[in-house]
Amino acid sequence: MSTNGASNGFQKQELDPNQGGDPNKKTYNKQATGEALKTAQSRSAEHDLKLYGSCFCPFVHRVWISLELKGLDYQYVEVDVYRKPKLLLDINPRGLVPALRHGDWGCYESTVLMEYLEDLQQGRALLPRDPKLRASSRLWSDHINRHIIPAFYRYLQAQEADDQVKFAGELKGHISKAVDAADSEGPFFLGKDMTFVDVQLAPWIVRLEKVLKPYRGWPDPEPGSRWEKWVRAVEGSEAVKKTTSDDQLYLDSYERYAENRPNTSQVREAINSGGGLP
Ligand SMILES: N[C@@H](CCC(=O)N[C@@H](CS)C(=O)NCC(=O)O)C(=O)O
Repeated sequence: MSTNGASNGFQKQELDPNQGGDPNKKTYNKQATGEALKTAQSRSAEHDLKLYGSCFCPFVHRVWISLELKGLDYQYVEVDVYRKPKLLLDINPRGLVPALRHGDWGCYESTVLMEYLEDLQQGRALLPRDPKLRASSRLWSDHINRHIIPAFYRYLQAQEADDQVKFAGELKGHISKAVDAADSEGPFFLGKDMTFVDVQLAPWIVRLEKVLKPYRGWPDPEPGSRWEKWVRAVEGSEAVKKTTSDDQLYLDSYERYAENRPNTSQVREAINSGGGLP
């Protein structure tokens, strides 16, 4: 009998490498669900500007939210990022999503892609006009990439209870610094509108609730706090809602991280080896 999930003799179920040959292990979704699926379907027509993405990926989610917030026309193309289709490798030899194709040009890296969309000067600007506020937005985006996101994965991948306590504390500390730097009234980072820094963090705000809460008991924001105001505003954004799948997709797609399973991803390897993001 095949070890690769051919159990009923009719249908051969191909397992993903992260499942370690065990069909009972959850793996990543290969198609969005819920509101995100509706958006993906409505953005499936051929277009010059293409976002190659994977539905569970928070780095893709950033670029997707940016496109929606800006109100640009684009095509969303779902790719199975761990099987590295040629159309992805042609743009990004590292085989990571998100990747963007615009005409015959392509590029990758979520923050770079958000800057590229900004530089097109079409639709709503997400970076403020004032050079000092622009610099500050980039500084806090760097904080998110360099500190908050690695801490999120360190905590999620930690298997020992004392490591989990330690990494939860680190993550809270890094989030607190961003909250202290935010406009005091909010609800967003720079005030009443959702801008660049909010979009950079939004996918992980969604995943604190949908992944860290069920897998690690991440607490709800303290009622009445500035952090609660920020979280609720991000979660309530139409662009975030339209690009977010149903809860089950995140539960399934992140089980491999929560179990720190081998062959999960380049993110897992980078975090386990003590480095930054890939
Ligand atoms: N620094 C990259 C990180 C992108 C990234 O790690 N994407 C993951 C999916 S969430 C990926 O493509 N993984 C493929 C792999 O591990 O081989 C960015 O900001 O775009």
